[in-house]
Amino acid sequence: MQPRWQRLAVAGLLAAAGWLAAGPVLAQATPAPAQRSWADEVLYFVLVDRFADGDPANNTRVQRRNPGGWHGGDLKGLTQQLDELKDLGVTALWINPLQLQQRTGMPAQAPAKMGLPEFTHEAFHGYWIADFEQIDPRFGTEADLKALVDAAHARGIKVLLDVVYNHTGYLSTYADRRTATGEKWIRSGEGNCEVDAVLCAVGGLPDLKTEIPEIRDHVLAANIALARRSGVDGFRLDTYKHLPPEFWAEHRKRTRAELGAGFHLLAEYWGGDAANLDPFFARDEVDSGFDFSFKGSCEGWVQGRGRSVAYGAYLRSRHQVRPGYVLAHYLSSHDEPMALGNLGGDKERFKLCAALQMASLGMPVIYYGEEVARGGHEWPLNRNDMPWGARDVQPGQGVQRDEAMRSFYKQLIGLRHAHPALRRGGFQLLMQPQDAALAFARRDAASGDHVVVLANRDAQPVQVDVAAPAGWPAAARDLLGGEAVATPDGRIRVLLAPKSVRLLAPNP
Ligand SMILES: [Ca+2]
Repeated sequence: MQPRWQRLAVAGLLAAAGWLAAGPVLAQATPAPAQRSWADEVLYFVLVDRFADGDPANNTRVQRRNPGGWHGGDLKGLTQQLDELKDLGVTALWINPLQLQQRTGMPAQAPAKMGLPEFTHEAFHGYWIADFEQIDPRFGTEADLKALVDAAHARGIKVLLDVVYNHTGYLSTYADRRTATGEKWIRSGEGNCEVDAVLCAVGGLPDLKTEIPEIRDHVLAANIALARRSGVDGFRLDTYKHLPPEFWAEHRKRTRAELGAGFHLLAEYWGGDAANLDPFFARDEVDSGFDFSFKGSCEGWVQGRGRSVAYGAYLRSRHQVRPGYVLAHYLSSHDEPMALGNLGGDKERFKLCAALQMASLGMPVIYYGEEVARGGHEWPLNRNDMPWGARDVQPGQGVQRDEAMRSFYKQLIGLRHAHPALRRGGFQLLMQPQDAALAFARRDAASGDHVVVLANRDAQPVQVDVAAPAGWPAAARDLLGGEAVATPDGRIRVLLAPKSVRLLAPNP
């Protein structure tokens, strides 16, 4: 048996060859999900209702023209599109909570500048749970979930299920429920989340008194049982900061005992970054956490805010994450405006951020449709339908998709899989403080894999002239464009086109 690093390096080379040859070898080189570290995953987040409708029979009260309505997507539809995601290079899926949702919607109004009429905001997103012990039939059945997980695993794709412990939907029978000793399940009053994040009602949602063992056990048992029956590989933990450390300690203990030592836990701690997630990693409550800093930092840098060296220092600071724990970094989410919209629709600048995401430490998260330049900027349109173009898939049939963007993503993801330096390598800033272009090196000590990343945010070409990192050879090639780049006399000199990125690797 080869040492692990050698196997990884060989897999990387095979994957690279597979990528250059158009793909099939990459699939063979991908290790089985259970053997793969979460640090090596590319995670794809799907709002199930907005992705693909595989079962029109469960489309209860579907209103596709309502931006806040149910649109009919379901687990069967997602299962039917797994090859699309595998082809993109996705290795893990994150799906929204699936439990039974509150029956009726809430009146809602988009920001005035969007000019949308008042609409009914339904629970299509899955975060308004009415019963933790049932799956919502609009998403499908437990058998559908099991089929999705099995089909994903057959393709080497892991599945993370989103779970909510902190609150119920606005409307549920929990509002009337009392414990054996007569105590109400739901906290009265709304509290102030700025003063006490645990004893408050997030977004006015009914706050479960999870400090009471009977109530805590109800939600824990429901989610753990669903995970055990379906075979999902981990949980994405909603509203992490609104539950106390004692809850998460118990949660870790029980998920490990009942779902296995490798069951992955990803915390949604609002505002999380390498520094403020560390206490949770230090206590080993979770394996990973969302890095909320990546999106805004990249959006700011590509739009000319701050010096490039400061952005480079920020990227380096992300490497302070505690060894063995993972930052999950994203460009867009269902809770924030989408990156392409924040960049005014500038796809070249967006591609810079996509490339830097795939060239950075952590677990990149792709918000569904981002890879085909899905439109929709702010809520509620940041949760609109997956674009399927001419393909016969609802609800996003006929919605335009950018196949060139998808090819770019596919290439970047292929390079990330092929290069351990991009996934787990160290970070060395190569630039000088006055340099306009970003220049850094990633090197994986175990495999020796080495990549230099150069990026120009400006609308003019920029000449890069930086000292090559130690061990860098005289000849390199651009992994994105394929051309040779001479790097003699210990310098890397490259003319970067406007708003462009290069990923250089030593020429073999
Ligand atoms: Ca359906």
